[in-house]
Amino acid sequence: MTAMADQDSITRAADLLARASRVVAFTGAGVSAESGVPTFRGAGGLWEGHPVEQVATPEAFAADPLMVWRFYDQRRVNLAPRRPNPAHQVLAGWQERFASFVLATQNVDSLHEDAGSREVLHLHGSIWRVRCCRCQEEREDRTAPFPALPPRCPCGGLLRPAVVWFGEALPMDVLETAMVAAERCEVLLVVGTSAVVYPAAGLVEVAAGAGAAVIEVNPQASALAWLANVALRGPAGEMLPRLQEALAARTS
Ligand code: BV8
Ligand code: ZN
Repeated sequence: MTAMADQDSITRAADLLARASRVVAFTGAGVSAESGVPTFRGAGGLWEGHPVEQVATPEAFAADPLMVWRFYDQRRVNLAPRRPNPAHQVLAGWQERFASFVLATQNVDSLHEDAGSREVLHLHGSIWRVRCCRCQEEREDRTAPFPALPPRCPCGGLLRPAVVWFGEALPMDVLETAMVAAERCEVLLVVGTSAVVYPAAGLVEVAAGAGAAVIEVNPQASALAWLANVALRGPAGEMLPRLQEALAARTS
């Protein structure tokens, strides 16, 4: 992508946002990449030689809770020092700029909240929350690393990460809120996702189907790039600040 071409895309994206009052941002692992968090499919998507799609499942946890907890404990240790990057910061700033701004993420990290985003819709749960398999109590727990794996609840039950595994239903209230916002928005930003995981990726189809303009921010074309009106083909940590700059120039 030449510099001119992507300045033209930035201008077109800014025009769309300048006219919008209802905006949805839908993010994936790519928005955290510049914070040093490996993406799923970028890192070869393997854990101890197993594809992530086979580790992040209830079956894997039932068969080998220790192996699955080694995967999550390692990710929590890696995540603990990570800080939001400019992409998270621009998105956090936009919740004040638009009459309605809804942020739905597939990510289980807390970098959007750390950047100041509020009411983040976590479609796939949070790696910083644990749930007891026996008493179902769920709470925030930032211990990294855990002194012993697998961690146990005070009731003696086995704790699991409060994330949505493959084959598990998403939290219906969160998904419903995100789908209603996608249906109503004028612009949907799709940031840093390969858009292959459903039902989350369905947000893009719902928004486009309801007539929203779709702006994709991703160095690569996602599986739903064909639905994008504008594509900002670069890292979100660079593209979103440039988009914010172009937007601010229109309303100053
Ligand atoms: C469900 C939490 C039904 C865990 C995740 C067979 C059996 C069962 C289900 C299925 C099946 N076949 C298909 C399905 C459906 C399945 C699915 O979609 N599978 C895919 C793989 C085909 N979905 C499910 O299982 C869902 N549940 O269907 O349940 C049901 C219904 C009712 C009742 C019971 C059951 C649950 C899916 C949720 C899985 N959990 N995460 C954890 O994190 O450990 S998904 C996981 O993938 C992460 O959340 C991740 O976010 C998500 C998507 O990945 P991406 O975020 O897009 O990351 P990726 O690496 O792929 O891409 C990164 C992108 O960033 C790239 O495009 C790259 O170019 C870009 N990028 C890189 N650098 C940058 C950048 N962009 C911008 N800037 C940069 N600097
Ligand atoms: Zn318990």
